[in-house]
Amino acid sequence: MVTPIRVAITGAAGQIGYALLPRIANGDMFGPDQPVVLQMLELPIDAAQDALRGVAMELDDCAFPLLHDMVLTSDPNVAFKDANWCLLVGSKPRGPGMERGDLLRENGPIFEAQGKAVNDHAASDVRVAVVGNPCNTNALIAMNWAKDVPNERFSAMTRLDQNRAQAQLAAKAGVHSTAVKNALIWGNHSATQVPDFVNCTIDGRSAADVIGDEAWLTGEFFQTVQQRGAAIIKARGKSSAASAASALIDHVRDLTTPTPNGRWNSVCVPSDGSYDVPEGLISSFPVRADGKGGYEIVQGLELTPFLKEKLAASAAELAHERDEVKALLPS
Ligand code: NAX
Repeated sequence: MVTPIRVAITGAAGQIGYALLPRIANGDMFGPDQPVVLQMLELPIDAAQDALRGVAMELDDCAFPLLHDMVLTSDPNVAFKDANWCLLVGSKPRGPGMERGDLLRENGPIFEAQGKAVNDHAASDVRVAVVGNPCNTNALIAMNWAKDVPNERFSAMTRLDQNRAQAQLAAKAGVHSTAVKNALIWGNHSATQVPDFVNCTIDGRSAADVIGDEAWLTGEFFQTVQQRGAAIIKARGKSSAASAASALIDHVRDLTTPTPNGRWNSVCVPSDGSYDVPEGLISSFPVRADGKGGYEIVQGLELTPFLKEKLAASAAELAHERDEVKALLPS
């Protein structure tokens, strides 16, 4: 039998976890021939552990052929033991009156502990994807505490934003979303994120040319993508979950399968200084994967002065977030 992949998921009983786990167990993330072991972490409180047991019962009841085993725990050291992928979905939500800086500092210790647990217990080939917000800086903290794990194994998710941008461009152009290629997000997964419309194509032509409405591209399109999360909350009363889970499936597949020629996907990875994003920050870039565990940041894309300015502002926000958590990083 093929050796199962061990996938650790934090916040497994949350909304995204509930939408994500059946899809991983169904083979959507690692393919139809790859068995998986789900190692699920939840908070050490009765309500969370009860909910986690309920989720595991439902997974049992699906009788997924690829689901080899499950681990239910409140201990990150157990959850990450021998894990090949760690999907860090759980995080402390923003409470009433909480500033972004407070949120960063509240989440810092969680991602410090999880970074250390990844370092000490995960498999030697471990890769980490952070979804829990503020995901870029949470990933930065975990990466810095996992001192024996190469930095390039850490990523954070802007694939949902990319998918949103793709859908908006397709709707505006009156085409199916598959006609839109190379939709791309730069910078931070926050309201400063930068949806690219010049390097993205619709039916093979620049999206900017096809749409031909610069005011819409730099106005409504930008704001719709940046504010889509808030719009979902307003409509549904809860934040995006099915689309976030689906985007995380895409994110992991983007990093584990070879990217077709001429294509890229948005992944938040440690900056090497490309596109003037300060080195070391975890920023969204166009990324190509080789399917063997490696990836590269696509070089040489042209940005308009408008997009350059927006990316500089988003990178400055990332630098500010790093400064806010400086005391939580190893010296
Ligand atoms: P939920 O509140 O439904 O679930 C989060 C779960 O995490 C809860 O069950 C909670 O008990 C658990 N948890 C909290 N702290 C934990 C810890 N230290 N260890 C283990 N488990 C812990 O949130 P959900 O809707 O599932 O969203 C999860 C995270 O994804 C949030 O931070 C959210 O902001 C973020 N998102 C990120 C997105 C992205 O594109 N990067 C988009 C969707 C989503 O908003």
